Amino acid sequence: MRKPILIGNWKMNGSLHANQALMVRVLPRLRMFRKTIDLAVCPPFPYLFQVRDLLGYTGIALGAQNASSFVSGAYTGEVSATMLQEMGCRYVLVGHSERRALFAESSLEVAARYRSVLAAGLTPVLCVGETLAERESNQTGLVIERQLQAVIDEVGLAAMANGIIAYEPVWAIGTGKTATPEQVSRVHQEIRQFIANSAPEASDDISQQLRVIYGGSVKAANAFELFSLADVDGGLIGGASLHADEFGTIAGAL
Ligand code: G2H
Repeated sequence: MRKPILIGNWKMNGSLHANQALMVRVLPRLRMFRKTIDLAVCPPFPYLFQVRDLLGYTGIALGAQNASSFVSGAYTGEVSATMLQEMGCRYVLVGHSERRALFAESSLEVAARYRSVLAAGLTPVLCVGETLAERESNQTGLVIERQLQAVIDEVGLAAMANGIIAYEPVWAIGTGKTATPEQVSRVHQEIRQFIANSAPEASDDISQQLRVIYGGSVKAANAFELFSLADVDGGLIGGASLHADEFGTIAGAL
């Protein structure tokens, strides 16, 4: 039985004041769910310390939005996974489509970052998904398989068992468009099947253990339908995680 997980991705939003106000409002709404689902928030790097303190002993975990593939050294602007581990992070997003599209992170680069997150003892949340053009040209399966394969090649399938995969169709991110339940179901099943087929001798356990969550314009109004799908183990929530009522209702849908 896979424990559902809900992760808030604040993206490049927030301020010391706004973070405090959000946490004061959202934490009481989340507390009641912490036994039945895993919960995490991923603020921008400069606020990790602040949010770690605000989370305190609530049982809600801290996450980061990216990590370097390097451990330390002359890599201006990068933040290593070991630094994130030291800051109290438990989860790290890897390969978010905004990183892939806007900051030219290739699947190889994403795989290297995934490896460094694992090496620091943190849980990587690998984001995969297709663009609208790729969906319309029937490339969805192929694109996602390539994104997964790059990580399998880098760390091996067994090392992915404790990670999380987030399916985020690029065309549904921050656009208000949500994939239909049929579209989400199909891709989630395909991801699990691809993992199962990747190493038939050992992978059935891995494919059943692996959590596959959905992200892309999830909000209170569509969360119940999306989270009722058999292969959806939770959500990666962007815009709606910045609103206490919305995020609380979404948690209640899991
Ligand atoms: C997808 C998602 C969170 P939003 O990027 O990662 O954002 O919910 O705003 O579409």
